[in-house]
Amino acid sequence: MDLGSERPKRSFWQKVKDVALTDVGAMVKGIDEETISDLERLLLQADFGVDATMELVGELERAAKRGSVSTEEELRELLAREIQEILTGADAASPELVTPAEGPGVVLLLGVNGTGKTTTAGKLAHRCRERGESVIMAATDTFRAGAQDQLREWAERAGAEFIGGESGADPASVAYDAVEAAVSRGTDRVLVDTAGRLHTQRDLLEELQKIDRVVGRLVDGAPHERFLVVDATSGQNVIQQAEKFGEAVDLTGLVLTKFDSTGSGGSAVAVARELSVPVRFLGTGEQLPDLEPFDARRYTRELLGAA
Ligand SMILES: Nc1nc2c(ncn2[C@@H]2O[C@H](COP(=O)(O)OP(=O)(O)OP(=O)(O)O)[C@@H](O)[C@H]2O)c(=O)[nH]1
Ligand SMILES: [Mg+2]
Repeated sequence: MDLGSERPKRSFWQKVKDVALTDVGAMVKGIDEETISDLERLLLQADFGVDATMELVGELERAAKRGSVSTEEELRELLAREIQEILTGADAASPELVTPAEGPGVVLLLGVNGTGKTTTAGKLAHRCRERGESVIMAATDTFRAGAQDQLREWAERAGAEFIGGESGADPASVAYDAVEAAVSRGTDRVLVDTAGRLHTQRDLLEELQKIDRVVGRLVDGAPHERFLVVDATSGQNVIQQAEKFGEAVDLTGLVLTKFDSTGSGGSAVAVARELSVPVRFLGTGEQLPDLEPFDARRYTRELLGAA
């Protein structure tokens, strides 16, 4: 995984070291107040968010008091362990996409406008096609002009089928049609792209709940994945957005997009901590192959730099 450039991994760890290890032996004596507030500031600037920052700094402080952190390596190991714990939460080994024993696997992509839902749908379709699965892509955004064509183009690029709706049509009915078609044709996967904006945000969330319900009536357990697509460059806003969507539907994972253009890597940690939902994929560009299954160990290694 390349977190975009060399900036995030090198500068982040470099800065942590500068703060925590400048005063030779600072760790041995225990971290002083100033060091703690500097570390806090650093983690917040790197988009870790308040809760994750407090948790990490608290752990460091306790470890320093116990005398279990006195070298650079020990500091790195402790941070890596704590960050990984936040990122993976309870289920460290989720499959790439949950696949039901019977019927199509249905994936719902949701999130505010412009985060990369449609692009991610295209990339996911590509991954599924590469594995030999048949895919239907459903364009439930009947509100924004151009949304239908945009998904149709991704479907063509990925070699997937496309099902859309007339302008102003009921989004849930488009999702219904797509899943119904998949059931009757024996299609392996349905990727449901949704709108990022409707008349109001309340409409949007209610619409998503409706899509969710309608799809569940056709196939047991569907949607099997509900991915919140968040833009990794949008910093602290990410958490607020995520909370609203998380209250509306039962999220199964996060897709963090635009990792290629973020200067800091902490947002993954912030959102995972806030929602207790694992990061499942990283978007690393604008092309079909630019999607990677999330690997917490590798992510942490890159963030903190190789030894
Ligand atoms: N660099 C980069 N750009 C991305 C990535 N994912 C999406 N984008 C870009 O982000 C912009 C918005 O992407 P869309 O897929 O249209 O976003 P959306 O969430 O479907 O937007 P709405 O349908 O308006 O809600 C496009 O210019 C994409 O090319 C990514 O991982 N990296
Ligand atoms: Mg879209």
